[in-house]
Amino acid sequence: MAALLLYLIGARSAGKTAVFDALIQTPEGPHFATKGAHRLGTVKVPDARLATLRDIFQPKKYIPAEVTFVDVALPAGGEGSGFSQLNAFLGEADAFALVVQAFGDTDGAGKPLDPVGQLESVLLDLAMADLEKIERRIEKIEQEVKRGLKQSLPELAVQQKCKDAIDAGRSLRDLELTADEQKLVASFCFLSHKRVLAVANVGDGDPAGEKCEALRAACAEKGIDLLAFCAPLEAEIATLSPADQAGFLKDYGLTEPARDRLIRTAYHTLNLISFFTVGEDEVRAWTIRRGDNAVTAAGKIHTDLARGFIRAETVASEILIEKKTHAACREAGLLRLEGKNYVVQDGDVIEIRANA
Ligand SMILES: Nc1nc2c(ncn2[C@@H]2O[C@H](COP(=O)(O)OP(=O)(O)OP(=O)(O)O)[C@@H](O)[C@H]2O)c(=O)[nH]1
Ligand SMILES: [Mg+2]
Repeated sequence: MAALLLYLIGARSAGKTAVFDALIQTPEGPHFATKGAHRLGTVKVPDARLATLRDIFQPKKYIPAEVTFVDVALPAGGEGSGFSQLNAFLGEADAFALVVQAFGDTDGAGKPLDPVGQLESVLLDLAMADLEKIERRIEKIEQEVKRGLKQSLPELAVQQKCKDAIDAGRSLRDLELTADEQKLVASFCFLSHKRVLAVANVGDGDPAGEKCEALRAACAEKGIDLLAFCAPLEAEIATLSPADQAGFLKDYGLTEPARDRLIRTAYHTLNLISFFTVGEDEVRAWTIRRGDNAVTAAGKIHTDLARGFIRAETVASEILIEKKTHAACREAGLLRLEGKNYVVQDGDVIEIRANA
């Protein structure tokens, strides 16, 4: 299954690359690939429940979920972020992590530091990149209509609705579109429609980000999840052995590495949960949306399992971890047989019964 794609965007010199380094650094060194000037790093989603299930089942294969971070290289020169030039590339993102500079006194352009202003200007750049696309498209459809071609009229209405929202200073993220409306504009991969979380890159004098009050308030008002960490400090901590990391984090009043916090925040922002499959062959995590039912979950594993779905044998991982085997869970009456409409819960261990 493709990893969750989280693109790091932000103003110039906000610390995107420093944050990326903190996320992909390991005691064995950094792991990343490149795509043009951009850098891509894939990490495993930490999950203590899955690790315990591995210890119990001792499978041949252990497959945690994955997240790919992308360190976006902004086009050189020009005003603003240059997102229009990166439209196709950014369009592939599942979500954006918007890095905001919260260290030092001046920003990358030499102006007094203004984290809230920086956040807002990057969000505006996303919307402006969309607006360019929308206006071009509206013009094209209007020309078609003049020539008597009316097949794009339903799409025109949706494009206009999006344009009106942006013109009114609203985010496409907050625009209610029906499933049909969404389908009509899906191929445009609007950047300001994607979920966003914010990362305050704070100085090492404030590693927990206690001085980010204004940014915190602005994010809360916009419904954007925010986390704060000091990227260079976290990159240094990530080079240490796990045992040393714990002590170091504690010294700075932190409980978890930045990578783990960011991944958890991304799951929250995107409304994602994990369910697990276990056995001798593999212990594996699968990512679905909160609210997805058992058939959708089955379809993640294989389309055949969704098509021939009969039932999902389900037990919460906490219970399986306590009882150790499915047989013990069954004996205690804790292994449930769930039907198609069962809403899968975070941490469920599921075995799909399906017709071949
Ligand atoms: N003091 C301090 N400096 C930082 C921090 N994070 C980044 N920097 C410095 O700020 C500068 C810009 O950081 P980058 O990570 O390159 O920023 P960027 O957003 O990737 O920049 P571009 O890709 O050029 O747009 C570098 O000189 C970093 O060393 C931080 O938390 N504290
Ligand atoms: Mg960079």
